[in-house]
Amino acid sequence: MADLLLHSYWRATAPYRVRIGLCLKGLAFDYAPVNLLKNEQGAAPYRDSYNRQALVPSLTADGQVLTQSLAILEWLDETHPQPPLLPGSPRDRAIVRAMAEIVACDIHPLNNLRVLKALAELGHAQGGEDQQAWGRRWITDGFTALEPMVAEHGRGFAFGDTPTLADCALIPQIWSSSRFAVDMGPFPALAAVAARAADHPAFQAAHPDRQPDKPAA
Ligand SMILES: N[C@@H](CCC(=O)N[C@@H](CS)C(=O)NCC(=O)O)C(=O)O
Repeated sequence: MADLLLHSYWRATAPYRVRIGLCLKGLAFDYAPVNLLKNEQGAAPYRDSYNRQALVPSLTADGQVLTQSLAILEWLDETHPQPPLLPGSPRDRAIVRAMAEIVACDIHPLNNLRVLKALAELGHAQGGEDQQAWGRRWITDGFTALEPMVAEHGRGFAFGDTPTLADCALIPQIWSSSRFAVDMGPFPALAAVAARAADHPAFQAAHPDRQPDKPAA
């Protein structure tokens, strides 16, 4: 089995996706915290050695550094096929990837820390009502598209009755939505998936509250 090292931050959703994948595969990994609040992602040695974009996560597997959470998850699935994170048919894989990409490409980048910092530079205070409304807007847009997809294809999880790449992306995004006071009322299918995942040991182990760098209350 590969020697795995995950660079992560406890409440960052992109590494949370990878933690879910690792836990679903039953893979042990070492955890290297990168404190985003101290900008450790933007400083040496992390940026130079692990992620030239100055973002978490990175996964080092037998000395090879991988970045981009969805690419890492697909690599995991190819190198450790059981249990699969993608369904069997090309059509179904395209649907699952589309669900994951709604989160990873069209929701999360707009709410990422560096974007919120850039908004603050333009006068919209970090954590203020403008930023809250901004986050809510894009999360709500994405969830509005995801809700009918999950209602159609989900049977407990986002696609079918076992966790897929879509759940690896969706569950962290639902978790972080509370920071933007997103109303989950219009999204019963998404909320049902979150409730189902909350009972699953892999999702429990990957949860931010269980990470070693979560500050003591
Ligand atoms: N597309 C990237 C996104 C990575 C990303 O944006 N990570 C966030 C945490 S969730 C980060 O490191 N933010 C630090 C910053 O914005 O300075 C991936 O999926 O890995």
